[in-house]
Amino acid sequence: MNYPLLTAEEAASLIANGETIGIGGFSSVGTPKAVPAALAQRAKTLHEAGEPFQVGLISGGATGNQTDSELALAHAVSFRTPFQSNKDMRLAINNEEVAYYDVHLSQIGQDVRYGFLGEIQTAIVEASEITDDGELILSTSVGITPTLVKMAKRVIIELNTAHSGKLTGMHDIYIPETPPYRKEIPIFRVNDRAGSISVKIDPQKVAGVVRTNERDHIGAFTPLNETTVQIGHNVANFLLHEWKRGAIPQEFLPLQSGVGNIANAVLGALGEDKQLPAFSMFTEVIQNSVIDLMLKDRIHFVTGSSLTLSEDRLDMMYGNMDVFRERVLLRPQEITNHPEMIRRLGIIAVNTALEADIFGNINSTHVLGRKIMNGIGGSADFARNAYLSIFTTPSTAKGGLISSIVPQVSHTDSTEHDVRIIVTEQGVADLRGKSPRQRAVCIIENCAHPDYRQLLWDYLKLSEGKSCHTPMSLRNALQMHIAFAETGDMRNTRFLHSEKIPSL
Ligand code: 0RQ
Repeated sequence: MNYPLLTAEEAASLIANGETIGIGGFSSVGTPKAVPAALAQRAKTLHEAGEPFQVGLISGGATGNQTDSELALAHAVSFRTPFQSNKDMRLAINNEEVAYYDVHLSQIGQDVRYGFLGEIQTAIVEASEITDDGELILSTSVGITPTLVKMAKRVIIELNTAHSGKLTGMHDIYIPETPPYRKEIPIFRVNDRAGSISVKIDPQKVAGVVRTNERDHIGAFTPLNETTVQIGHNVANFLLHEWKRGAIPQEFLPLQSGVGNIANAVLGALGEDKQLPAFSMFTEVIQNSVIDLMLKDRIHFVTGSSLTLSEDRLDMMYGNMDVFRERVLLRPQEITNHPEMIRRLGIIAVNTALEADIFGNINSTHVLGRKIMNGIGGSADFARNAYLSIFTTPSTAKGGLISSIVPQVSHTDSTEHDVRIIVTEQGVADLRGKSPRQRAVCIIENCAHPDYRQLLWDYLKLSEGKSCHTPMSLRNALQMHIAFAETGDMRNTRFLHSEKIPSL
């Protein structure tokens, strides 16, 4: 190999205070491990010596613990974008120690290429293979790694031998041209290939290669419970009904499924329901349940930006490459989440909300409007452009102290204009073709928990007889949140007299 071999510490020492760093990988996998950990250590040592050291971090999505946890704990991050799902980084953001730019995942790659986020001095990326003439075979994800490699001034490569040879041929690397020269993306079926199996890199930019041999570590899923199983059944029954009445074509449509425990449970239920035909997936994150369903022939083909799999599922995949090699494609998130693709292919998108309001607006990111959970991720890329956009949520959170159905969301990620269906364990609200008041009735009747239905009816009554298109009360819209903040239980909500509506 013609590239300098470095230790992680030597590679980390190349990075200067104040740099913007691009971190390869996506959804906690295929991301560099040794160099970010060494960088965190370097930051701690410098801080102990009284020297400043902080960097800005741009990634595709969530990274591993070595980046989002260790660097946050070392107080080494000044800026973070576009997504995280790590408790230490979350805390640093919510303490306003880290400035967080939460942005649609389909856009971050092109934002970097357009220069919107300034210059990237160093990219640290993981690859499973590298050739002397500058071809990188990535590992378990793609994310925005091809863009980072193209745009960064210098690139540090972690060559992870834990995957060597296994993933070659499974990537489809394509970067759209910059407007006004952009052409259509040549993907017309889920399994069409648009690009190459490797990422090209200018060998001159490779500052060094750090050898690693380490699998990804992803958090454990919460086991299924009655609520998540019921949400899954409700989604499956709804799709079955739509398919039988011809609102979904006979051959079915590709599915996107969001991240988290609920998304994993929903996908499991969809796959297990034998009345539904087997389907393909055009999604962002390939989670455990996809592997199980492919082995059962319930999913024909999947394309996503990461294999976010537990060790046993990755072993299962590597042990059955005859099943998986021709049926899995990893692409840049710019392609998996591209509005053009989602609209053209007719994706059925299923994402998770923290809370939904009675008009259909969705909050996926902020607890009580203030504290970030993860980020918008790809949820709105899909919701806005989907054939059918579904949001799921348990009807209550925190043991029933919080209603996930509220008069008004405390933060908006996907708007009522993009949300077609809301599903809780209570039932399904089909919002298509309905006015705001009709949507409110439908959501309260079908999705709200019985403990909160009367409160929500009471809220709706506040605007009875007052001329309005959307029956909201300025004075009471966030009363349920206020009741939780002040008493610890939304059931203690007392609505105030609604304000007068002036004729304007
Ligand atoms: O908190 O862990 O402290 O108990 O939120 O909730 O029910 O475990 O749900 O793991 O499916 O995550 C929206 C965060 C759901 C995720 C979100 C509390 C609840 C718990 C997690 P605890 P659950 P999940 C494309 C799709 C945005 C990105 C996205 C997400 C914790 O799905 O990040 O969709 N989505 N990407 O107790 C206060 C409420 C609450 C609440 C739940 N109303 N108020 N707390 N919680 N509801 C793919 C990608 O972008 C990668």
